[in-house]
Parts: sequence; C-alpha cells; structure tokens
Amino acid sequence: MMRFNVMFSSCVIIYVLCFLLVCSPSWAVEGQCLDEQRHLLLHFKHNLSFYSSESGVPEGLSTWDLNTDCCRSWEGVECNQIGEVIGLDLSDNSIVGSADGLASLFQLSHLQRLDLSDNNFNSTIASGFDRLPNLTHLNLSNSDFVGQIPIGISRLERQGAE
Ligand SMILES: *[C@@H]1O[C@H](CO)[C@@H](O)[C@H](O)[C@H]1NC(C)=O
Ligand SMILES: *[C@@H]1O[C@H](CO)[C@@H](O)[C@H](O)[C@H]1NC(C)=O
Ligand SMILES: *[C@@H]1O[C@H](CO)[C@@H](O)[C@H](O)[C@H]1NC(C)=O
Ligand SMILES: CC(=O)N[C@H]1CO[C@H](CO)[C@@H](O)[C@@H]1O
Repeated sequence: MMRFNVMFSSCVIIYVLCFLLVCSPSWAVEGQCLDEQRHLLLHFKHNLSFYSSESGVPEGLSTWDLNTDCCRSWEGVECNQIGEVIGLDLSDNSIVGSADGLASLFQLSHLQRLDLSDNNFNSTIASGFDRLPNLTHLNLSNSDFVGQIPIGISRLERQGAE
C-alpha cells in the first residue's frame, strides 16, 4: 500500500511538471510582463483623466490590474518575447488628459507602436517622443491635441509614422 502511494505521488508530480512544460507555451511566445514595465503602465494609467468621470475608468483600461500579466491580460498592451512593452493601443478611451503630461508614457522606452487616436486630450502634444527611439507607428488621429508639433515627432515622420 505504502509503495503504491509513493508511486502514485511520483506520477502526479511528473504529470504536473509535464503540464507546466508542455501546456504553457504562451509564456515563451509572448513573454511575461516585466515588473518595471507593469509599474510604468500603472503609473501612467493612474495619471490619466477621462471624459466621463462618473463612469470611471473605461472598460479596456480596467483590465490593467496589478495582479495580472500585463503582456497577456491587459487590453491594448503588446509585448516582445522578453516582456518589454512594444505596442500600446489606447484609442477610443475617452482620455482627456494626463496629470504628468504623458511623462510616464515616455518612460516605456521600448515602444514601437503607439495609438492615442479618438480621445479628447485638448492639450498640447507633449514633447518626449525623442525618448522612444524605436517608435515607428504613431496614430494621433482625432485625439484633439492642440498647438505645435514638437520637434521629436518630425523625426518620426521621416521614419514613416502617421
Ligand atoms: C530598439 O531596437 C533595437 C533593434 O531591434 C534594439 O537592439 C534596442 O534594444 C531597442 N531599443 C529599445 C530602447 O528597446
Ligand atoms: C479645451 O481647453 C480649453 C482651455 O482649458 C477650454 O477653454 C476648452 O473649453 C476645452 N475644449 C474642450 C472641447 O474641452
Ligand atoms: C488611426 O486611428 C484611426 C481612428 O482610430 C483609424 O481609423 C485609422 O485607421 C488609424 N490609422 C492607422 C494607420 O492605423
Ligand atoms: C494620480 C497620480 O498617480 N498622480 C501621479 C502623476 O505623476 C506624478 C509625477 O510622476 C506623480 O507625482 C503623481 O503621484
């Protein structure tokens, strides 16, 4: 009986190990969220203000939760294989502004794609795009930014951004 129990538990352990190795390939594909990136995103989110304050944080952004993997569970967030955030789609989130002038956004230095379209920023476009060396796609369509376009963006336009 004793021997049977030992064999049985070994089987269970082996089964669990196999399951972890074989059935979770998505970890390897998309990368697990890096703590530092997660905290930058949350800081950025907490600094945003939204058009309709009664309804609170828009549905998409409410998936940005400290306890989940920002690469796999957060809407609009795209990571590379080592868990760095390379894409951010914040379109149509009724964002009216950012308390720190998007400063925390510009700390996400690995960004390649950024979509802020269909919001109501009603502020000047923050400078800081020069801190995103790999940004190739920027969508500011209908985002209600006003004023002059900072020099950092003209460098982007040469790279083919819109
Ligand atoms: C930008 O892209 C290059 C080439 O893929 C990479 O080596 C570099 O680390 C990237 N820089 C950042 C800040 O992600
Ligand atoms: C934009 O901001 C200006 C100045 O703060 C304000 O007067 C104006 O009403 C705002 N426009 C919209 C559409 O919110
Ligand atoms: C930019 O955003 C607008 C509004 O969300 C969308 O209609 C348009 O297709 C986007 N442009 C690109 C190049 O993705
Ligand atoms: C509400 C909130 O998180 N505000 C933060 C916005 O960013 C500034 C500067 O980084 C912080 O000091 C605030 O706490």
